[in-house]
Amino acid sequence: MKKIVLVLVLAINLFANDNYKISTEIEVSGLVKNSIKLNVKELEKMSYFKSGSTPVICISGETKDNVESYEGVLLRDIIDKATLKINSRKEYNNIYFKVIATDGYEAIFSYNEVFNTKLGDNIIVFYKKNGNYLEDYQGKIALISIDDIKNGPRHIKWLKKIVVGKI
Ligand SMILES: Nc1nc2c(c(=O)[nH]1)N[C@H]1C(S)=C(S)[C@@H](COP(=O)(O)O)O[C@H]1N2
Ligand SMILES: [Mo]
Repeated sequence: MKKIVLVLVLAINLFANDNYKISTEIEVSGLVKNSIKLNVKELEKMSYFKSGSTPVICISGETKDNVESYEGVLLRDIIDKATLKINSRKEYNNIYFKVIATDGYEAIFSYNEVFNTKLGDNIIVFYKKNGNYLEDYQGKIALISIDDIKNGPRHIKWLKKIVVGKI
């Protein structure tokens, strides 16, 4: 009997361990003049961006979701708030942003992608999806590059950090 209870408790624990931690704030650090931390309330005080509708497509080609809208702040505006620490114009070509989630999932964007292509117009750090604040299993803060052909991979749930680096 004791063994059965132990196995049950272990099984329940395994099931409950979703392999993520909710992200309640994001930190911008690295090559910036001001390292900043932003929670949902603070993001809501920044320039507001609402996307159009979009599918979320996995690298496999499978459509994982169909989203009506995301609401949040453009990645570009968040980086601007932290202000890049750049010594010469040439350096911009070498600047990248590493975005990191609480479960260790990560992706990179280049400076030019975010600030100097149309893609950047739709890279959003969001706290609302389909008009509702993100549930724990979705965030509370996440990021997506909506116009990626397969936009599942650079959809970062539980976004925790944005680190500015230079190659
Ligand atoms: N933090 C984190 N974000 C992640 C993943 C992950 O494992 N961890 N998986 C990605 C993959 S492979 C896909 S296809 C999409 C799926 O998004 P959805 O769960 O909103 O449908 O999330 C992406 N975001
Ligand atoms: Mo995926």
